[in-house]
Order: sequence, then C-alpha cells, then structure tokens
Amino acid sequence: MLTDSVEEGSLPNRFRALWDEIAPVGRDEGSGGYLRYALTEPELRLREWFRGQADRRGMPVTEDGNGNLFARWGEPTAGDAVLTGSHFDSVPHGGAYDGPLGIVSAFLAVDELRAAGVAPARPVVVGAFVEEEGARFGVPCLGSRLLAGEITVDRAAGLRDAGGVSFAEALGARPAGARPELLGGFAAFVELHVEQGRAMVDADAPVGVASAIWPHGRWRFEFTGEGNHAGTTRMADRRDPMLTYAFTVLAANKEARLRGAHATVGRVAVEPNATNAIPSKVTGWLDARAAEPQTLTGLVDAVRAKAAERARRDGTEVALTEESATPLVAFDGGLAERLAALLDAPVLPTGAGHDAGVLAAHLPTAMLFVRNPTGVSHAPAESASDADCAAGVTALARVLEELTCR
Ligand code: HGY
Ligand code: MN
Ligand code: MN
Repeated sequence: MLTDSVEEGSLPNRFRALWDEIAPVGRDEGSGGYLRYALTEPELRLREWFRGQADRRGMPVTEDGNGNLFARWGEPTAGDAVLTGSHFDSVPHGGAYDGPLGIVSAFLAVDELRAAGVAPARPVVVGAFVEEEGARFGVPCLGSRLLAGEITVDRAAGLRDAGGVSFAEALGARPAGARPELLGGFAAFVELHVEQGRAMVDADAPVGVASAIWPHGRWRFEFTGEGNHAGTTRMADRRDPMLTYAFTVLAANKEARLRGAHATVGRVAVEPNATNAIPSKVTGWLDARAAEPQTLTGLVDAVRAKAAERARRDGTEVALTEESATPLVAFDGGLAERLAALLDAPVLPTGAGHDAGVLAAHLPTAMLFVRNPTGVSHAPAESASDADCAAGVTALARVLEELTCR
C-alpha cells in the first residue's frame, strides 16, 4: 500500500522539480499564459520532454498515427492495460495546468508505485493526446476522436489552422484514424485534470472525482452584409453584419441566463476588418453548454432564431454551422463511486470537455480533479498548489494500484 512520500524528497518538492522542467515551455512573458498549440514548436518540445521522461523510466513510447503518444510500463502485448494521461496543448494564453498536470502526475504516479514496490498485474500506459483544446485546428479532442473513430480521417486531415496549414501537414502524414485494436488494449482510462471551477474549493478537498461532463458544442455563425464606406454610407442604407453579430452575442447571453446554461462568444473574425469600412462579413463562434441535452438544444435553437430575426431587420444573411458537439458524458458510475470511496473524495460534474469525455463511450473511464484555488481556467490565473498537486499524484497512484492490482 502506498504511503504519502515513499522516496527521498517530499512529493510536493518532486512535483515542483518535474513541473519546473516544462513550466517555461510556451509561456508568454507578456500575459503569463501559454501558447502551446498542437504540433507547434512549444508543444513539440513538450512531446520530446514526454519521450525523455518515458526513456528515464524505461517506458517504450508508441504513436497511434493520429498524433497521440503512449508510454508503457509493463508487458507489451497485454490487452488490459490501464491508461492515464491528458494533453499538452493549450488555448491561447491558457493556464499552466490544464492538460500537462495530468501527464506530469501520471509519470510521478508511476514513480510512486515503483518506489513502493508495487508490481501491477496489468500494464500502466501514460498517454498524451493531441489537439485537445481545438485551439489550432478548431475541433476539440481531435486526437482522441480520431483514435476512437469519432471523426473521419478526411475531415480531420483537411482541418486547417489560421495560417492554412492542414492537420495532415502538421502531423506529417494522413492521420491513421480509428485504432480499435489499440483502444481495445485498454481496460480503463483515468485522466487527472486541474479543476476548472471552484467546486473543490467549496468542498474543501484537494482531490475530487468526476461524475459527468455537460453536453456542449461549438457553432460557427457567419453574418454577411454589404461592405461599404464608413463615411459616405447613410445609416438607413447599410446592411451591416456587425449589428447582427452584436445582437446575437447579447441574445446568446440572455438565452443562456434564462436557462441556467452557459454561452460564450470568445472568438470573432471581421472582413475586411478596417476601421473605416462597414464589414462585409463577420464570423463569430458560439460555445454553448448546459447540464441537460434538451436545454442545450433549446439554447442553440433560440439563439439561431434571434439571429435570423435580427438579420431580416438588418438586411443581412446568417449561416449557422455546427463545428463540434459532445453529448452528455455520464462517467462509469460504479467506477466513480469506487474511486470516490477509495480516495474519500467528493464526486462532481464539470462543464469542461476532456479526452476522457470522448473515451468514456469506448471503455470504463474516470476523471480525478485537483483543486484550483482561483477556479479560473483557460486564462493565466489558473492555479494549483504543489501540495494539492502532490495529493493528486498520490490519489492517481492509489487509483492505478487499485485498477492494476485487483
Ligand atoms: O473547452 C473545454 O471544455 C476543454 O477545456 N477543452
Ligand atoms: Mn484540458
Ligand atoms: Mn481546456
């Protein structure tokens, strides 16, 4: 059985030492946030760091042909490995912990098990999934969706970043797509992740277990009108898509509040994007989430209707395209309860999406949350104390021991 710190040097200090190896990678000095877009230089450096950590532990690394990495401890061909890990990529100027905490904690959990002399009866695999945030190619959990066959290879290969680079070009090959034989080799997946809210603070607990992920998705609104001169075009003669866009953002906020749901428009593109030109086109992306599927559907339908109504008034056009959708994820209830009892930890839902949310449809899956004192995420203020991160490592090690030795 594991005790708190089984090697020289406290676990919080060993966490900090490993954490400091990656903390500077991709950090923006101006904002203090991270620019770790999938398969760009900072994330590639973290992938090399991953390989180095695996090598130091004698864990051979394999790739699945979709950009996901797997480091394995145990019998190479056993078909009942327990997978853990998370992602390296970030949103623009995102926090330090969202993703990397799950990977660093996984390597440290392996160290804890080994130092305690635990000999797992089944392999432990540490995974690093590519493009979880969708910040570069627009589809979140791209790597895990490809592995699970939840996005076509054609669509994934053709996704392009702001510079026009396709995912296939960034990957260096056409993605392999579904790998059922690889996925079938895992008996369970446990993802440790920084909590992206204040529930653990309110629960006064360093570690929690996930019960569910809210259904959520991303919709692209394209508002088109008539580009024209800002100085010579009378107000009555304008067909200004910026008005329709602005009204739609306000409508999304109101409709979400009315439903106890969440709606965000955090990304916008304007053409031609000139101070003295009425836009010809405005594109906005809606991120909508709700605790129940029907609430989410109702929210998106209401925003679509309000946008169309306003477009008629503005003489503009509006087109709505669903870019990604994630159904309600109810994690394996038996597994969540078993881990909550093992760890004496609270069980809580989350509005944040994760690779665990994708894989939960394919194998028994659980998530562990580590307390985030600020409750802020997807921003530089995201935080976690070394002591709580160490508690997360200890919890993950206990869970891996439970799942590989019982
Ligand atoms: O957007 C999300 O919920 C996740 O952080 N990718
Ligand atoms: Mn994440
Ligand atoms: Mn995230």
